Amino acid sequence: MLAAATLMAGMIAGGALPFAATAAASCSTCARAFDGASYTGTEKDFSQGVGNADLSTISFDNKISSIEQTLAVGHGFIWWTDADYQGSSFKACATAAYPSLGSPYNNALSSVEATLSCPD
Ligand SMILES: [Ca+2]
Repeated sequence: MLAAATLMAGMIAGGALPFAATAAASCSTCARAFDGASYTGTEKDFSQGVGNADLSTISFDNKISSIEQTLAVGHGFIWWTDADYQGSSFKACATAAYPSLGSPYNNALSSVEATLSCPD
């Protein structure tokens, strides 16, 4: 419990990914998205270079509340609030960590687009 709390504090303070084995270990060269904040709850992995134009097809639209991403340098994902890469979006390049998505993204992401325009 202490170790997990320490890791969480480190992520929030520095944005670094934890490498210790927790209930929500990072996947390799992918993005791992979670229904819950702080990398909890149901999770789905998105492989580097492979987007998903409609997260409802995997029953994961309007759910994502936290994201851990470990892509190679130059790779990224654009996270969209609507299907087919529409709506509001943010781009996450290479390694990134979002323990608690804010408005308008929390519980609203509906598609994820793989991109090579990183950094832009
Ligand atoms: Ca959620």
